[in-house]
Amino acid sequence: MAMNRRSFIKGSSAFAFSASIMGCSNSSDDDIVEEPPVVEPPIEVPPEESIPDGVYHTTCPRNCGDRCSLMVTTKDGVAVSITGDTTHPVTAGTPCVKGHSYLQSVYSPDRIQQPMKRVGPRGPGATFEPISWEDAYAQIASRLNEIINTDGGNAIVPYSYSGYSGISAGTGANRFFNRIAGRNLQRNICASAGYSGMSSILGEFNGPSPEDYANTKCFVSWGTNEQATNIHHLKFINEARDNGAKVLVVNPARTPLASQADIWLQPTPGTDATLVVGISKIIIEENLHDTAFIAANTQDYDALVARLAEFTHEEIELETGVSKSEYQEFARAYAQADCAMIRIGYGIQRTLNGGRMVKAIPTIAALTGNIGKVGAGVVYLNVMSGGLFDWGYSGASHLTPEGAERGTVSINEIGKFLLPEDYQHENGLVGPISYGEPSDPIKAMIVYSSNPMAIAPNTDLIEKGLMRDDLFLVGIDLFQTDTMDYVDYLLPTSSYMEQSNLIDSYQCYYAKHSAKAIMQLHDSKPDTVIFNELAKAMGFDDVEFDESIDDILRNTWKGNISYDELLVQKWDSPIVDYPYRKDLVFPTTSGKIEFKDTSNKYFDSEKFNPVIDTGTPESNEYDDKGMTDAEKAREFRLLSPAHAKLSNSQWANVKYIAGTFPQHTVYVHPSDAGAKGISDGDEVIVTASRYGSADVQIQYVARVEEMTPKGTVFIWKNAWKKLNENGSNTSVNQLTNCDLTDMNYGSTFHATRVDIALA
Ligand SMILES: Nc1nc2c(c(=O)[nH]1)N[C@H]1C(S)=C(S)[C@@H](COP(=O)(O)OP(=O)(O)OC[C@H]3O[C@@H](n4cnc5c(=O)[nH]c(N)nc54)[C@H](O)[C@@H]3O)O[C@H]1N2
Ligand SMILES: Nc1nc2c(c(=O)[nH]1)N[C@H]1C(S)=C(S)[C@@H](COP(=O)(O)OP(=O)(O)OC[C@H]3O[C@@H](n4cnc5c(=O)[nH]c(N)nc54)[C@H](O)[C@@H]3O)O[C@H]1N2
Ligand code: SF4
Ligand SMILES: [Mo]
Repeated sequence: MAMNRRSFIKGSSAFAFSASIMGCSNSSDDDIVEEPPVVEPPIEVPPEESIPDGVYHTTCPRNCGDRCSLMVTTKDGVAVSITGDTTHPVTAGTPCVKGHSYLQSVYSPDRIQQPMKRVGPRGPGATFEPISWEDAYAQIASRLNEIINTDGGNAIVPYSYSGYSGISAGTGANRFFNRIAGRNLQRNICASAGYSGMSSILGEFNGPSPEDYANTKCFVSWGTNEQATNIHHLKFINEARDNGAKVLVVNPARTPLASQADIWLQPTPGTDATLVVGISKIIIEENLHDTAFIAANTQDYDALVARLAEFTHEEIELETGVSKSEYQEFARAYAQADCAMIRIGYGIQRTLNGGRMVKAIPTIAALTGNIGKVGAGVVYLNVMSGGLFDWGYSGASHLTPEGAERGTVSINEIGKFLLPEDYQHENGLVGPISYGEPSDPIKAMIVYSSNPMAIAPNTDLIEKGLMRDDLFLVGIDLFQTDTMDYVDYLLPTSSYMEQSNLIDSYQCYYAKHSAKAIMQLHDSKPDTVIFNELAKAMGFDDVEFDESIDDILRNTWKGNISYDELLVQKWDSPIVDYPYRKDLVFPTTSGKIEFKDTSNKYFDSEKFNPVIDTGTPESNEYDDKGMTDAEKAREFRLLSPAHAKLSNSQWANVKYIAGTFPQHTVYVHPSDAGAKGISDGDEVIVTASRYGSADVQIQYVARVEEMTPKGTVFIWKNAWKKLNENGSNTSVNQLTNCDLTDMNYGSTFHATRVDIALA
């Protein structure tokens, strides 16, 4: 491709900045000139459509509750720098490493540059040839219409999650699937068991904002890893610490915060509910509880006391691997603080008893009155900022034809739904499944904003489904990910900087505007535009498919300020009483904190103990969704949580990020390594069990380190298979299973059991 001078300058300036932000300060101008241009082919920006150079307020749309305000500076129509907005209280001038390296992602030479049609076999190494948008739409529309005519819209399923968030991300797709009456996708891969667990005791899962952490005298990080997943929270935690707060961590893995904590409890994964029993017993035994608060604001305290009496400290120590003296010290620090704040993460609940563990934790806040006051509370996730958007308007569910029957599939079980004959029960149901509905065959799937071959549980099963000859697959992404190798049509989407958006945060109390800072690169289009145009190619003439992204945003906004004011102010906040729940009226049936839940809203109280259920992943046989005997027989638990340099599978392919951390490494405790004859750097085989089929084995490099307790191994989540340095085309989710949590059909990545041996 010939390069004109203008594109060369654009490319080199973008690269020059990227090099400097990553600390490559020894790069001379000569080095930069030798680099291939970052933007290729050159972008021809028609002057009338160009965006004036300037500094634009954008909002990071990745799956991250920090939801940074990022200032993008453009020159000659090219984004040349990105910095955190100094005026935003949470961002405070600094994005994370991913935010810093956005330009490498946006201007990556690996971006899909035009629509493509697959010409060879599906799977790794698939080849594609360019096709025009017009032809791609016509061919996709014709095939989808054929399927709708023979099998109905219910045979077509969206597969999407959190690649891109906000109103401009999902509106086009939601309207499209409503219009064709497609199968519903229950998107419960991330945090759903915790919603139910929290709601079971508190009636809700919302809580104080991260900014309130700064006011606490005792911060508890329970089953989360702020250094990786909420780096901006550390600022508020450190502020509290500077003012004398203690920091307590409960995590089987040694997170950076655990290493710096005043007290770090390291339970065996899946035993946190038992640990809560231990801490609660100490609080009551040592008279550290707040009797007035309990009497006024809780229900069924007697049932709690009776339940706690069923356990001895010896049993608790044995089950959790935490000594009584350790959790005693924790109980005292927590209960004696003037105010204490618990942040519960999402990692903890991705296991078969995840909902029950989360349900147990707020017990200690209720016992000590650490709720409803400054610097106190229990927070899991905050959805209040989403209340500033009119989701009904954006989704336009009225587009669904009357009487259309739409089933539901769980995102966690998509492999089973793609292969119904392999998972057919005698009664005609596919299973084990989430919703107990008969499964009409899935004939087509459109994958966007997700990379299931890297991020979903049991990817080998999904791959088997994707290889089905009769399955029509369309993919929309910026990059040719592991998943995109399977699609029939591959459509290039635009990056977040190339479109405007409205985004809420699931932790902070801010809903933000994100400006379009640069023109669309290559021949890409934002998802909403793609779905609107595809709808028209299908023959739908509804006005909703004519609405531009900017109009959609304007019409969806229902904040406290006007949309025009928002464009100036950049963000708005929901009105939330402070301190959170200061009225001490809880959205439970009784209006109080309910130690015992028999509402049967969140779980089956016949199966689980309605006070605190201490079942572990191993002991859970709820609805046949528990571990198989083969799994239980495996020696090690496997955790696979988030790494600071990736956002799920994103950034795995970004220059300066790829290859700079141990993506394909398994961490093994020194005593386990000793017993297995494994030394640091050895090649090892990790083996997991599959339902009804052969075991799965993956080769990793061992790192012998005290990252986890003995008996638990650890692999960072969501590297790409095709980027595995050892060329084996493997990744961690080949080992995980697609069983569901005890509550609300969640994913159970951390219930995985494995064996490990020298290769
Ligand atoms: N850098 C980065 N940031 C991210 C993401 C990313 O991939 N990378 N992903 C985003 C997404 S989608 C989400 S949902 C959030 C996740 O945010 P977090 O919940 O903070 O993250 P995870 O890393 O999934 O898990 C957190 C912790 O749970 C611990 N854990 C696992 N099992 C147990 C247990 O039984 N008990 C206890 N006490 N702890 C346990 C793990 O050791 C891990 O340290 O982060 C978001 N932010
Ligand atoms: N082993 C293990 N696996 C896990 C987890 C775990 O703890 N352990 N955590 C799970 C959790 S919590 C989550 S939330 C999921 C996340 O799973 P996903 O939401 O699938 O994660 P991402 O990697 O962010 O994927 C998104 C894809 O969207 C693409 N994308 C980005 N922007 C756009 C856009 O504008 N349009 C389109 N069409 N595509 C875009 C990206 O290039 C990327 O390929 O992963 C889960 N996977
Ligand atoms: S991934 Fe999170 S911390 Fe990083 S820039 Fe985006 S919102 Fe900020
Ligand atoms: Mo997530």
